[in-house]
Amino acid sequence: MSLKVYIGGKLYDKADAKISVYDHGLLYGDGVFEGIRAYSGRVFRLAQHVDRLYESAQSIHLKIPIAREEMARAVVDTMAVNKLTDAYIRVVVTRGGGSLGLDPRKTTDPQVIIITDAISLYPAELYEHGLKIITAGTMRNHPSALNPRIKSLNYLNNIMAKVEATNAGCLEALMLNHKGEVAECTGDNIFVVRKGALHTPPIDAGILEGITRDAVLELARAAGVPIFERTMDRHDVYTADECFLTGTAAEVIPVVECDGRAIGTGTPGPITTDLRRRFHALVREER
Ligand code: PXG
Repeated sequence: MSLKVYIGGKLYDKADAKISVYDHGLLYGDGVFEGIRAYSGRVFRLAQHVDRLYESAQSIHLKIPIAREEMARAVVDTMAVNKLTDAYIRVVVTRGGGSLGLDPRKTTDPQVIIITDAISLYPAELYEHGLKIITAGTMRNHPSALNPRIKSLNYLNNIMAKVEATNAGCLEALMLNHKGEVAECTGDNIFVVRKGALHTPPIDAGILEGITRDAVLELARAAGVPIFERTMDRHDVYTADECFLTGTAAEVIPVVECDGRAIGTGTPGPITTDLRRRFHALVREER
């Protein structure tokens, strides 16, 4: 059976799931999205993802044509139709089709798209041995230009940094903000461990407020690990005892090298490993 894709309240076979080439989502990257995971038939923190989607839309002056409750239901129903229990869910809302020209008022029909598919994690050995990352020369979008808190369809900023990572033989790149401070990676938030405490850049460093980031902060708090949301520079990463990334797709993944410097012992550290274990338990237990 072919996967079904939700578009505007209807389900289409994957091959027939299409929208107009006049859609401003395609023409200008004008729209918003979410990447969500389901574990054992339960969608992890669906309400938070739906809230972030509607906040992104509000910020770009886009009115999503359905209510939050209907969106949440559509996500769960689409997963059920596809008989998926462990899935990656992509929710996309485009500005809709219209005439050429930037003006969003020239569009009429925002498209709500829900794709539920199999998940693709980083290779398993990287969770064991850790990632090597580089710092990208491409800086993270200036919050006054396009705020990184908006999960917009315009991901070229991150893609440019991802290309740098790939060219350097890495799978992720660290992005700095316009002040040269540590912001986040192209699709993941970053944490370091120093002297038993957890440090991560604050939201006003110009980052996406990751839902995995929030969950890991909660887990660390519950485990009694001190937390510092504070401005960080690359020195903090190079000299950390441990480093890891968080994201819906990546979950919690250790980083063992940045710009050629081994971090800590150059192997995944104990606090990283413990938080990874706690995160796995959480996604399977939380209702
Ligand atoms: N920062 C950025 C820039 C992201 O795009 C995260 C942090 C982590 O946020 P969550 O809420 O997922 O913990 C993201 C989200 C992909 C992909 O295909 C990556 C994300 C989302 C969807 C797809 O690599 N990262």
